[in-house]
Amino acid sequence: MVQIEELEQQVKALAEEGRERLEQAGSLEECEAVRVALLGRKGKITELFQLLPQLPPEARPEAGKLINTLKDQFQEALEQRLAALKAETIERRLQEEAVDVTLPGRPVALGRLHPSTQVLREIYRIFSGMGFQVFESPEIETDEHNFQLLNIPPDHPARDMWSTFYLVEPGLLLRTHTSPGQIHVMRKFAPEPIRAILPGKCYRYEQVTARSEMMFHQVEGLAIGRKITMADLKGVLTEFAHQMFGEGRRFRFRASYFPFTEPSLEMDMDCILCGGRGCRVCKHTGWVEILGAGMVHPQVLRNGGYDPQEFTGFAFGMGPERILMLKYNIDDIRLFFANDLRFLEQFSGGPR
Ligand code: FA5
Repeated sequence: MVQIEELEQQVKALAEEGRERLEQAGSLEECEAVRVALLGRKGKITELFQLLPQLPPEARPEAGKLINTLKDQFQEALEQRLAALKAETIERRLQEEAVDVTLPGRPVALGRLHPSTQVLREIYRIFSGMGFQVFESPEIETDEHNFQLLNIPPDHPARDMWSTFYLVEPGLLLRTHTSPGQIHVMRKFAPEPIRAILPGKCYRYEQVTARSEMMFHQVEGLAIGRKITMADLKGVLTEFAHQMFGEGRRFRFRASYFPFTEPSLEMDMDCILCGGRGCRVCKHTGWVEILGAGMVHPQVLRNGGYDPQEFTGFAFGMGPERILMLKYNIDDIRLFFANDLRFLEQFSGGPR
């Protein structure tokens, strides 16, 4: 038999224990642990109810009341503690995550023009000063424009120099050079005189090396008129090179071959690295090639709609990335399209 006095003692002790443990509970999880210890299936308050049958029958209603009051009071205390803890958490987060509106803002990083775009714009500036207009022509070309109308029939060995990517649709390809643009411009303006440059991307299916990419830019130049000679070509290119590289450099013209120009030439500049004494970059010649050029072949003039008895013209094609490499002593062309900001950000001088 358990006596009511004994039960009262236990109720008192548990009331004290519950209060103390709730006060010490510092988190929602700790409160839950206290709840389980007292009110869980095997909790201390729950177990008190099991004592009831051991009390004298007349004491049981009184005892039941005592335990129920204990339970209610504990539950109320628990709820209060939980509410206090939640309020504390919100208060702490508000303080910790407060935004200091007086702090200075973070600077927004501004993008810049890609070095290829910068040099292209420099090229446009120089040639527009000499009366050349800028035209665009398609990157996807027909075999006819890229090759045949430029005197490169299907079995011509020069095709080996310009292997490219072909589209699924027969007869279409990614242009290997900007020269097909010559035909487009001539057909648009014939029989008027022309002074135009044609910039854009070109593609070649070839081994990617430090000097050669699969995708690169070219700028084509074309001038057609009644008395245009090789002297005009040399004059225009020399003026361009002086403006692009500075007056101090030396240039030379060397005979070359392109199926669409006759005669053809290549222009070299003294090697910027060794000053012309000879080094690995210039293959110990002291010179580096900067572009290909020549007098427009009579057949190409005819293909463009001009009478070669009446008209002559010159054309040239240069690679802006190669020009940048020479100007800034960059030893690997792949850097231009690898998208490494450490490289690209060095060209900060240009417009944003
Ligand atoms: C041509 O593409 C001729 N169409 C140029 C031309 C135009 C000649 C008009 C006569 C009249 P070539 O294959 O040499 O020629 O290329 C010209 C320039 O493009 C090169 O001097 C070089 O600067 C650039 N270039 C060519 N291949 C690559 C490549 N794989 N990667 C980067 N630049 C290249």
